[in-house]
Amino acid sequence: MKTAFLALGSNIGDREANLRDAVNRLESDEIGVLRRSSVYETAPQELLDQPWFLNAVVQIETSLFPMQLLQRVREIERQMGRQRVTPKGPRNIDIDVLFYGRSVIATAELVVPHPRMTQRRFVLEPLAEIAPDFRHPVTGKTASEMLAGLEPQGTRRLSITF
Ligand code: PH2
Ligand code: MG
Ligand code: MG
Repeated sequence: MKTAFLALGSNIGDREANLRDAVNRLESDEIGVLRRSSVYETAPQELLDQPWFLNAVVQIETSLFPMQLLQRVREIERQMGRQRVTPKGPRNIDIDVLFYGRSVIATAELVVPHPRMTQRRFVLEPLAEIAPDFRHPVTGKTASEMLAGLEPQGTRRLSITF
């Protein structure tokens, strides 16, 4: 069994229900959800002209290998009707693999640790909530340390669980 962290995001439809639906679909014989962060409401980053997101991070344990895990999260996105219209644009559900144990993977299909997470409060805030001392396998920085260096980006923690 490996521990992995996944980032969830939604900015179309019933965002909270979408996060809950995704985490319920993750739970399976091969994936156990160990911890869930709070839900965060976050201003869109990178592609700015789109609705605000709800974001969260979950820690899982899994018997799947990295590519199998990627296929599983893609399948869940597809089952939930995700349309890939605009890159970085609006989506009812996005599930990204942040870390897979302490593995460093760089293939055409999958890059882990997730390359943009170190700049994104919408990932680091929920990550630091559930795993403040988890170290990035390349930089050696903990989630809290990565967060400390970042400017405000329009994020607030909601008092809802999912
Ligand atoms: N995802 C993106 C681009 N921008 N902004 C926020 N706040 N949350 C996201 O999940 C997000 C984003 C592409 O994956
Ligand atoms: Mg994403
Ligand atoms: Mg994605």
